[in-house]
Amino acid sequence: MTTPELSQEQQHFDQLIADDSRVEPTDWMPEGYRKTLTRQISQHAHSEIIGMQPEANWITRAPSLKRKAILMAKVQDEAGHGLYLYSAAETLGTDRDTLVDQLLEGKAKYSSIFNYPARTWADVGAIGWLVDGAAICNQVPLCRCSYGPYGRAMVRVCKEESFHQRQGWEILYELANGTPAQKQMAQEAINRFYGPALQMFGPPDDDSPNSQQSMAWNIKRFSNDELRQRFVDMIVPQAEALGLHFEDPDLKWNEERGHYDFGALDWDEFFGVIKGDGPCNEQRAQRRRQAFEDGAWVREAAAAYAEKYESADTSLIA
Ligand code: FAQ
Repeated sequence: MTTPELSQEQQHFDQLIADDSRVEPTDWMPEGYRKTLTRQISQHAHSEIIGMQPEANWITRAPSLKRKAILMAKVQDEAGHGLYLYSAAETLGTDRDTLVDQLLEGKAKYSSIFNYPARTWADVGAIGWLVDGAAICNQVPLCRCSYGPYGRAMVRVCKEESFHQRQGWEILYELANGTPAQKQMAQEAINRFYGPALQMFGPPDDDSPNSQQSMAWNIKRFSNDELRQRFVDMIVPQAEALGLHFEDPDLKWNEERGHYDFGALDWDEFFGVIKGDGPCNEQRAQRRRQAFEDGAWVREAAAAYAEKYESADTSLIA
């Protein structure tokens, strides 16, 4: 049997990947590559948008004006990340309206973590430290993603996420060094967020149908389990510096591996959450649909303005 000849376009694409170079929107790309990226980037965009909700819920209750201003800026950054990511996804040929519709109709996935509630002010700290921390761990390698617009968007996103992570850590640091009740509140928050934050990296490698191909295409640079391990190794000493701990009896340093061992995560819970059965899935979807409807007048005004501007004699406007 002879191997079918590869088209010139396919050879060019394969060479870009082999050279660890970048694929740009105008380059030919296999349909599977386009589909995988559209899926991952749009899910990522939806996560940023839905991810505004747990913390936005605390803006009116932040304990000081300074905390309120910082939290507002952080939540606004997440909206910005969603917008860069929708733009990056659009360069692959699916327009933003279609992607947003998929989210509003409940057909698109977004990160499991945002289906958990933020119950206390300490949860806002835990989200910043652990959720943004996990996001950074996952996204720093994505800065080297083979698809140019996604990789470049990630550079700015990661810079902003590292500010978010520090503000979360600092909230917890204050609480952990406050009254015994405040310290307990911080401990309870990280008890709630530890498992779900580790699950943000996706299912274990054996149950991750997309990883192998995404790594072959230099979209993902490390597997889900590799990044999860890197995250655990990073947060254990940080928790010690806070004077807090993770309630995982199997969490211990393994001298031989040079990594922390940690206990099994509840994957039934994870798959339940991504199927729609998490504590807040319904609430998150409902809130997003409401916000979209509330924003209709802004979209209409922007469209009317654009139409007026296009038909106007622009030399008079300048
Ligand atoms: N939640 O084969 P894999 C943030 C799905 S942004 C829900 O391993 P893949 C910022 C997966 O889509 C957080 N679904 O998939 C922030 C696939 O489903 P499909 C978001 C998940 O793509 C902070 C199926 O399971 N970050 O936090 C999850 O190779 C604070 C099989 O999985 C990104 O999106 C999950 N956790 O690897 C905002 C980063 N994990 O489509 C506000 C970019 C997996 O086949 C506040 N994405 N699934 O039906 C990625 O790196 C990858 O897409 C993974 C999943 C690693 C998430």
